[in-house]
Amino acid sequence: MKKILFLALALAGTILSSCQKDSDIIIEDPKKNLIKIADAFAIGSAAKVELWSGTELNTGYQKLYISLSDSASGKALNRSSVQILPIMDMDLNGAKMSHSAPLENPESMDADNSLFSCAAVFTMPSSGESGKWRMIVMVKKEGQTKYGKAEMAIQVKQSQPERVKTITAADGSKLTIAYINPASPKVGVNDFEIAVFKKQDMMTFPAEDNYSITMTPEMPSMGHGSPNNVNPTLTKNGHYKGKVNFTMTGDWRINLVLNKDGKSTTTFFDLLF
Ligand SMILES: [Cu+2]
Repeated sequence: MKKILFLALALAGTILSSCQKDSDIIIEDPKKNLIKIADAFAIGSAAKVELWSGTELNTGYQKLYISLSDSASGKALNRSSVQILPIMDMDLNGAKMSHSAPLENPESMDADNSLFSCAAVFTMPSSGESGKWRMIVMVKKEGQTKYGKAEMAIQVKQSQPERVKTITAADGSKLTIAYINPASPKVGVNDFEIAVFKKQDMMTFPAEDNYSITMTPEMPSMGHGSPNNVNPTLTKNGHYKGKVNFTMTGDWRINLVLNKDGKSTTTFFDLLF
């Protein structure tokens, strides 16, 4: 009898420990490949806010991730309404002004693997006292009626080559055009993606869905282009996707013509690989 009990316990022990091992393997830290940019408490909603990203912050389209925890218990908050607002405070020889930038809020109240994903298009780099970025994150936990506000200072570096263009369109509107893909260009056909936003005022940059875009890659140093490109077309929220074909490594310029209401606006992005 004792022997059977012992065997049963040993068996149960084996099952328990093997289960634990399995869960160790399955659960992967969702922040494993991310960098913590900043954190702050959301005043008024008793939440700690952490801002994460795949890279240090650079000018251009920057994917961001927010993780929330209860500031009392430390427990992760996986269901909350989250909104971001990047703000740059500028001081140009005593003349002070602030502006925001194009942004994409989390699409759902539910965190994906404990992270709320969002994005900002940083239109200029941080520069000492004359240009300082901060990120405001508004949090409303499930059951709360008001948003709490977290604010954190962030540093934004100049992307090299430039990954964002602010241009005046043919109809007079100010556009922000962000290069998204290919992030790591290779010889051959690459997925191509840009996002287009319109400046409504200093704080509001809605997605621009009404352009038809022509894309022509060229190698300026050699005077040739490439075949088999596919013009980017609207997917959603101002994002346009197509295909770009690089026939060799080197310096490429991607020429873009944005067409709307019979008027054309041109811009380009350079890359070297
Ligand atoms: Cu600025």
